[in-house]
Amino acid sequence: MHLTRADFPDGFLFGVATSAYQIEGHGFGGAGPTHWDTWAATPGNTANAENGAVACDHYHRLDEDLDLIRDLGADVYRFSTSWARVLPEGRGAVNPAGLDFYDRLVDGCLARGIKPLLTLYHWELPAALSDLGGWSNADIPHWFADYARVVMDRIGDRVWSTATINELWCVSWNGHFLGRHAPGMRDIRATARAMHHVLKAHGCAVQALRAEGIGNLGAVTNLDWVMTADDSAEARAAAERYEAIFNHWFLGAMFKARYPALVLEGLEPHLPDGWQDDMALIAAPVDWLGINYYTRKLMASDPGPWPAYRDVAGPLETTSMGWEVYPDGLYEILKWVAETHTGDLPLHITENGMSGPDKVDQPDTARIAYLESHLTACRRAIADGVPLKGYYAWSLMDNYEWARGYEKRFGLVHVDFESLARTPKASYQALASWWRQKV
Ligand code: IFM
Repeated sequence: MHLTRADFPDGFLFGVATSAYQIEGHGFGGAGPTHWDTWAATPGNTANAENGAVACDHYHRLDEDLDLIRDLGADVYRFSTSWARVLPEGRGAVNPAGLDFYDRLVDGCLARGIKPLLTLYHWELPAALSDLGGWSNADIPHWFADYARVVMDRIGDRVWSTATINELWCVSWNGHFLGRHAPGMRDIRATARAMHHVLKAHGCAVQALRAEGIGNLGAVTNLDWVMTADDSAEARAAAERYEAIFNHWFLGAMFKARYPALVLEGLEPHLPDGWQDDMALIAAPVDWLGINYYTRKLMASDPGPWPAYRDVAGPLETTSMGWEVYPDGLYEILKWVAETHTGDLPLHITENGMSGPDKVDQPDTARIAYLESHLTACRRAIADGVPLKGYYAWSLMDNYEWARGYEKRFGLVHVDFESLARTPKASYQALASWWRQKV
């Protein structure tokens, strides 16, 4: 890899990201069931009916994994806490063993000179809250703020930074409109409510944590660079609708206190009464924005009902997820977000990486090229004035890729899901060769 730390501004942070359900293993240590356990247990929902019960068994291999992060030369480790591990019923009684685990994780990072970057919610909702309607229940913003307080009362004095909710689109649209993630619904009223409540939960948690004097709070969105599949006016309109749902809904709410008209066209009749009164809370200032970027989307119009778009396969090289490799989209997204929504607010790439058909004994050269081209896109954006402060690769190690199971390998470290042995890949070595050279 032809990059060095000197190619980035002083103090620029490099790191890796993971999430609780994708690596920890679940259903032991006092943790309660989650809606991902129930959804994965429903025949046909996940590849090979796989779930996160064992995953990478990170819960029992914490020190080995933190050593891997240290030896990579990472400055930051982005991890998430599992709501159901901390509060098995989602509310009420705390599971002390769960908080102890995260306490050890944070201390283990600090002892190794790694900054712990916490995400409070990365998709595994306690099943008890799912029974009550989950993200479509109007009380969930308050349940989430209470949970955030419980976590931060224990580790808030030592985490370097805290994000609220990972990828709000996935929590709301993917889980309630497309039905591709837990809870696997296809219901427009539940979608509209989840789209609003997930943002209100973000706002309530920011408000609750600020009241406790906690700083360095951020939000994490997944953004696609959206292009049209052809030059027609219909394709342009379809791309605008997709972009409004995927990008503008969340950024517009958090940074401009408004929802885009193109989405209200479909969702407004189903939003909870008085939603307008929540917009100031949702737009409460954050200290940074995290962007998860993987690919671009090529959109065409669709004859079907609203939102009447479809994405079209493009001509570029794809990863094993079928996602086109398009580093220019990362540059464009960074420029666009800073110019239109965030201005001088620090930005971080909180996820970026690729899945490949990796074998433990073969170098993952495609991943090295992917990472290098996307880091180069970051450099271009920085040179053009974008206040980008950090880049965290997805992911430390191969893990549970949700509905796609264990076949889709995103890791810098190979995991043998039989023996659970970890083997650093060539991409890990390529990053370590310059990340370890602290300037
Ligand atoms: O694995 C996921 C992660 O949980 C959220 N962002 C995208 C990744 C790759 O699909």
